[in-house]
Amino acid sequence: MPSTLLQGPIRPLNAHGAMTLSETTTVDCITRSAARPDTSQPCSRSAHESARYDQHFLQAVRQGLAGSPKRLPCKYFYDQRGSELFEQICELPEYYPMRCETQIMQDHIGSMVDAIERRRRPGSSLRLVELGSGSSVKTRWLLESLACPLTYIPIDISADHLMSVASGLRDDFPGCRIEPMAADFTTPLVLPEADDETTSATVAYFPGSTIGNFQPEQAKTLLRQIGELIPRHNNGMLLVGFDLDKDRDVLRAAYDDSRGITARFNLNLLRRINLELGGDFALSQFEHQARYNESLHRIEMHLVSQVAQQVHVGEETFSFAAGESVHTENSHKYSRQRFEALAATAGWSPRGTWTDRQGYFAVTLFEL
Ligand code: AVI
Repeated sequence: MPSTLLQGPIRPLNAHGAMTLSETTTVDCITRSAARPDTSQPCSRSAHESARYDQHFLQAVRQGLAGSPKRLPCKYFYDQRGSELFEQICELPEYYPMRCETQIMQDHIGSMVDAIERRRRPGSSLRLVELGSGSSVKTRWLLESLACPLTYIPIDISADHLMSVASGLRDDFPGCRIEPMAADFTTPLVLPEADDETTSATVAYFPGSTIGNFQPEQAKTLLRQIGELIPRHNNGMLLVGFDLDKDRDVLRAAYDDSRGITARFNLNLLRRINLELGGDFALSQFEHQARYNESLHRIEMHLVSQVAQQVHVGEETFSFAAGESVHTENSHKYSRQRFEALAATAGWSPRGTWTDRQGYFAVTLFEL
């Protein structure tokens, strides 16, 4: 088990799970975390400031706004309000990923489970490990269909939510062992041992297209790290959801919806800086933009300053030119071939792919 790779502080909040990035890499995005005051850090400026502010959040904001182009890490979208807005996004007619992935699970659970069961020794146990499990919503189809003996290991940093979800699952799936792990799954972890450790199989489950919020290089590192989570003598599999590249208008609408929910979600990051880091962003002076970057196959979310202005965060001042953007999120879109090539560099070989009826989203089973 490596001791480095994707490490970092994360404090995810709710139903959607979370993951983190390396503090030593430059990639800026992660999902669903909520910063709380972190008083364990040494004082860099004043005892007062250290006690009040989450130092990781503060440092990320300072660095991101001082750079050119300006950036803010998307992992900070997910405070309570941001998580609620994300849930609303998932219900929007324009935002297809959640609906499409759900449809895939409903339509193809039989063949997905067959593909997994074929790779399992008869009678041996199977561990299903969900990375950033949140409310384990899509996992229920798998738990209903996979054969026993089955152990489900939901991994999420939000311990309280994890425990309450686990207790509901124990009631609903009495034949299944539920072993929640409150942890940041991007840091080195050791899975609980299976009773038949040498013959059992392990499936890592990573739904939701969260992989797309990482730069391809980081996604590769994460995929490699997921492989290292699985003991060498196990049959290792990965079931992962990713968003397929598609018509740019469909993509733009998904990230710039007509009700303006995604705009509020994006702007909530500035609101959060105001609330938690003593910022004075005037939200009305920034506009949400979703840009499709064709050469990098990604939707970029930006907050564009409408005027030349100065903004304060704590004791620091940041200048914005009129039209200057803060880049807040990347959401990478893949073809099957590009995603399989990426996974191959991390040692994973594709064994089956399922898509929704429109061909917008894919779930692929990989094997080590
Ligand atoms: C969490 N993640 C997969 C979402 C996405 O589609 O990239 C986050 C999101 N950003 C704007 N809308 C949704």
